[in-house]
Amino acid sequence: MPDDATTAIDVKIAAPKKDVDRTLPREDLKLMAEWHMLVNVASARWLRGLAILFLVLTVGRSLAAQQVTVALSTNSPAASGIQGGTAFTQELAAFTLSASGGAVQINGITLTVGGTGDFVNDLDPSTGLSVWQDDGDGSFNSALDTNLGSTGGASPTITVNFTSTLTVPDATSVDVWVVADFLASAGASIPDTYQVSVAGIGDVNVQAPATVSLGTPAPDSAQLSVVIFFVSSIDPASSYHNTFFRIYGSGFTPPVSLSIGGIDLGTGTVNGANTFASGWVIPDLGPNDGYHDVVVTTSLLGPITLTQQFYYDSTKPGGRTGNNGSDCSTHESGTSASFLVLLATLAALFAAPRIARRVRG
Ligand SMILES: [Ca+2]
Repeated sequence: MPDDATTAIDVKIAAPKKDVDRTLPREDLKLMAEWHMLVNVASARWLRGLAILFLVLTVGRSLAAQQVTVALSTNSPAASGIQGGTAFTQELAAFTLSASGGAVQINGITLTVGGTGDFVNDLDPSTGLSVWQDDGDGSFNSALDTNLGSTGGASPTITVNFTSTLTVPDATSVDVWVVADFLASAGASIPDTYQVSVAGIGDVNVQAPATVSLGTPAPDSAQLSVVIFFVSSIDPASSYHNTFFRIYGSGFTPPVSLSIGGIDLGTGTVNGANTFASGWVIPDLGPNDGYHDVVVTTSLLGPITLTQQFYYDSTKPGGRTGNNGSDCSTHESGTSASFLVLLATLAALFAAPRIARRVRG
């Protein structure tokens, strides 16, 4: 059958159901056209009936086959940590929508939220959660990708209605990004976690007659951890080597390691609230007194150079000059170190005359 003739009949069939038929596979349209022509030309009643039956079956099969499959995209972010304390925008997930049996139109998506974070109060009230169509480069960029819709935070589900219909052409896939606008209040010393998923087939608002299925990997994002990190004080701020050292603040996700003046002091101990870390000893920082950088490395954020610097002071008790001044440190560990040095010195002084007598005797 010539293409022109087929096209003409396609249009005729499509007329009553314009929206649906335009999306059907070309092969199905052609088949329908042929059955339709047979209906028109068949002289025998039984042949006409048979043609009508096959026409109906073909239409039914095509309509039933339209489907969109939702899966986690290979571009979806891995689990990660981010420093809160100021408002920020972060992509939470990328989902791949794949159409089969014809193009599929999608009007919106409902996301089920997860994690310990507060999706109601930690997100911007108007643009808390947005869905964007990726431009095909596999990374989120608000200047290149297309915003499909936004809404404020909510829980336990957030529905984003698209401002214009997203069409996924037959036998193709598109990625959509789920992007969160976090407020400065998001996060905590023990990190808050945020996660989104498409929990069921009813959560994709697809135009009939297409259906939805959940693919593999399941459309569940990894967790984003938001931590409020700061160091309120270092203790002591100034001292000599062999003094115990600790830090106070927030967000010390273990393991926490530390360096002073570029010398690695190893891993310390963190309290349950992640607000206090200790167990380090000031190293010998050389002959020159002065300020040295303190770098704290947490499991979530990596190395951070503190605004507070440590002042190495060799004139303090037990310092390089051996000065036994009257500094009664409030740091028990520093005092202990000095006390041990004093005991050792006294013991040596006490033992020296006796050893000398024995040698002479
Ligand atoms: Ca992109």
